[in-house]
Amino acid sequence: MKYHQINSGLFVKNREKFTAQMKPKSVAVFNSNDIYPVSADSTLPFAQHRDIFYLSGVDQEESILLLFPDAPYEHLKEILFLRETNEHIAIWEGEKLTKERAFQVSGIKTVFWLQDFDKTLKEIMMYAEVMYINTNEHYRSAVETETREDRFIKKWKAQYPAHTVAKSNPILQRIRSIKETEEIDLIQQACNITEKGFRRLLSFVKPNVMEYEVEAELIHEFVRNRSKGFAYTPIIASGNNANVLHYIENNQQCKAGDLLLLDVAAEYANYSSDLTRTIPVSGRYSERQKAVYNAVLRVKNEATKMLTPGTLWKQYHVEVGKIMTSELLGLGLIDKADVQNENPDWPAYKKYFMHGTSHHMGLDTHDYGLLHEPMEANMVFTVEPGIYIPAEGFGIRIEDDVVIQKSGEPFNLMRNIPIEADEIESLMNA
Ligand SMILES: [Mn+2]
Repeated sequence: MKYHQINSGLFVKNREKFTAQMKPKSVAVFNSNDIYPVSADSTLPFAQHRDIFYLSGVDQEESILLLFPDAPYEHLKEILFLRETNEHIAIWEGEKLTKERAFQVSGIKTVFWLQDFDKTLKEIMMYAEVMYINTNEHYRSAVETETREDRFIKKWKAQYPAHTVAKSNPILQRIRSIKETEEIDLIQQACNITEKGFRRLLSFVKPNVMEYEVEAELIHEFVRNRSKGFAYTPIIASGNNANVLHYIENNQQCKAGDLLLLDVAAEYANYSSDLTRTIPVSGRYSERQKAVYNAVLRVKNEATKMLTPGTLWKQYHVEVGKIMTSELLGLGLIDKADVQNENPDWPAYKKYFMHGTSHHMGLDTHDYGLLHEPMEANMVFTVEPGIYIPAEGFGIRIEDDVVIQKSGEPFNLMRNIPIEADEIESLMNA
């Protein structure tokens, strides 16, 4: 791991929050992700499943976490199962968690090797009545792959058909959406690394630079600051590429006079950040570009103020839509007739702003959170309005990450990242 070790107290607290919501005599199991094959003996880099990481801090493949709070014996209440390591394995495969290290990382006292899993589970299932399975119920998930977790669930349910099944996901959605102070610090660190990358670009971007050269600058800055790299596939979109919302080719030349939309951010210790800035390739916005830019920025600032405890995500989007409508009227992009005749299911503003304004952010970039429940303090949201005008050859999005406070405006984790058009221009021309 490139990141500094996280205090195990965070994971102890996270497990307490999870087990507090489990039914009596129940057991929950969480699996690592697989290492995905490419072909021959090539593999993709390992990315840990966020749930087992959240509950244990274990950032290693083939790990299993088992929670059984009502166990008749203390040593069975929480157990980690890890790939066996020893000095010989360490020489071939590099450092893996020893039992002692696993305790330091997770705070879990009982650590077994993986080969003890089946017989330990068998003993536990004899005492338990309910099995919590961890299915992926994220509202944006679309998974074709059978994960290690999926395979385990199939096998577990087949082996123990007399047990009642319960869902881990709603518990995790709720507890993961409200961040501990330590987590907000980690997200802040990811944002700070993102800031370094963005500032580096302000002196790098010039007419004729390639989008992938911009990507290379960022990855260099991220990795040298202990990040594994991008928190999500970066969007580096000059000119009309910005109007392709998920443009990830990043292979075009940035032309003089064009805008460059950058939806790029670093991860740190598996925590995401999520930034968007739109900068002028030549170092100055045109008058029209600046007018649209400032309209997007006003929508962002007004939307941010609405992220307070009690706000409902759906209603919030309706309100943001009203603010955007008035800005688009001001820019002459839509007229009063468009608004009067609009389809309530697809209001007129959606022609220029067709995506959502905010999503939960945390261990996953589009993090867990039950969107039908009111917002609460210490939830982290993005705020990311945009205006996309293919006919004028540019698209603008501005995005920050903020923490909802008990009262007042949210705390902006990206408060130090240049956002005002004038500041961006002066830094690009320094
Ligand atoms: Mn986002």
